[in-house]
Amino acid sequence: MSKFPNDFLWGGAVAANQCEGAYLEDGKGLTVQDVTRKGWHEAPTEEPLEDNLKLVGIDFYHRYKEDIRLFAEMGFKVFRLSIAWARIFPKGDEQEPNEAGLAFYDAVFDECLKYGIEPLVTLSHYETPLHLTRTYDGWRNRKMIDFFEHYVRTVFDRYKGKVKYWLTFNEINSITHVPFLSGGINTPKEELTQQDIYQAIHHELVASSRAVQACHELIPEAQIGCMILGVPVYPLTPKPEDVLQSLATERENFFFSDVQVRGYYPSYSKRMFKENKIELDIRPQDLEDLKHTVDFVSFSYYMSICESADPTKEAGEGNIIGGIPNPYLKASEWGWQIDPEGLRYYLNILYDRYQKPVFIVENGLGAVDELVTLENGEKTVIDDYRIDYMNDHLVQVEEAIEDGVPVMGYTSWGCIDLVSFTTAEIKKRYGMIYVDRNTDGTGTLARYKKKSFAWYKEVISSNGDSL
Ligand code: BGP
Repeated sequence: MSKFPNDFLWGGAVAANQCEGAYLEDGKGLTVQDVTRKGWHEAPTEEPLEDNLKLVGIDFYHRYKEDIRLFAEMGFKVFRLSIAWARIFPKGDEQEPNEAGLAFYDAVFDECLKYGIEPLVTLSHYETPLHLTRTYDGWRNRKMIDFFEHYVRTVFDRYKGKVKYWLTFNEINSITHVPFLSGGINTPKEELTQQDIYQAIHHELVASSRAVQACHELIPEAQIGCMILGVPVYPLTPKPEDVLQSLATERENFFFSDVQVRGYYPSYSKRMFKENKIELDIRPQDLEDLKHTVDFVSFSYYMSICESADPTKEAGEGNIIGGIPNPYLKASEWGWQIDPEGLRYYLNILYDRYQKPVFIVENGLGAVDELVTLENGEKTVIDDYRIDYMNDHLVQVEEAIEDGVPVMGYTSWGCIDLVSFTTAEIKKRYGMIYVDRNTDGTGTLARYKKKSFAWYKEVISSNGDSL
């Protein structure tokens, strides 16, 4: 018997910059993604270059009807997507919104609702308008708080009858690793001090709390959550020094959710700031704003990491936020260590810490897929590896529910193939729907159902019984 609650929100997730394409259509302004061609390791280009795959993405902008129909066929209850801020405010600092941009998301949300799919909307998913980056240095500038508030109030007001679930910043804790993409910060990473980064973080945290406040005011029936890059941190050995090192790394991530869920800076931040010579400019009103806390906690989950106090231990190459590889775990082709039990552990930790509902808004396996033609002429991908990965993780979600954790839902990352965030290629695929587009830019953009499509459909229709 399935342990998933009847109202469990099964679905999938995407982000505007990775799927929409149409990068200049209907008045959209440029974003930081339009000038990052080869993933987060390469410096941004001055102008968008033709071989930047995100400029076309998977053409969701023109094909959303077909894609949402396929999601409905799988039985999705929820679809997570982001609004590209630069479609609504092309430069980011205008007063008047771009009506064509607003109309596009109206049409997308209507299409979802037609099938009974609830939109779950990320307000900012690594898509800062480029003008704000170049002119204000992104979130380093306090003015960003007001620009963001104006943008979110505009979309809350417009979509209040359509969208009940919102997220503020995608993986807000990633700013320390990718300040350009995550914080819209133009200054090169090497030139930034901890002071600069944490001041930018403070601005984002205040902006997030203002969004929560605005959401509660304008759409009282809606729920709004924070979103962190979720990573369980294990000590590499039981040595007390390793345990303390893990605690320190864990806090670097929980710092963000601690503020967004509790409404104030955690006690450990005092020492962290002092030792890193960080003196934040915090205004009295900021402390009042921070008190507007989120309704639920959401996170992405791809891996766990180990920590050690021994500096000679090498950090893993592929893992998104470094960390030392765990000798007991296998990794994906990109070195992300696969740890289904870690998901159960993490769900428990989050609920113990916050006593708020939790939502897994990203999880999945990035893999190289091969499109094959079956005897009946149908094209598909036999992705048993993906089915195994998702099955193993969902079994652990069920365990966590049994442990007493209120899990709101699960949206598998990149439910339809899209441009990868870290590599900016279309080789690392996550979808249950294959998109015929390749890293060299070729392909018809046609959609094909992978084997996992039918598998996930069964999981959803049986409410997890088939796992
Ligand atoms: C998360 C991001 C997503 C997404 C995912 C997978 O960090 O929120 O945008 O892309 O990672 O990453 P990648 O595409 O690099 O495999």
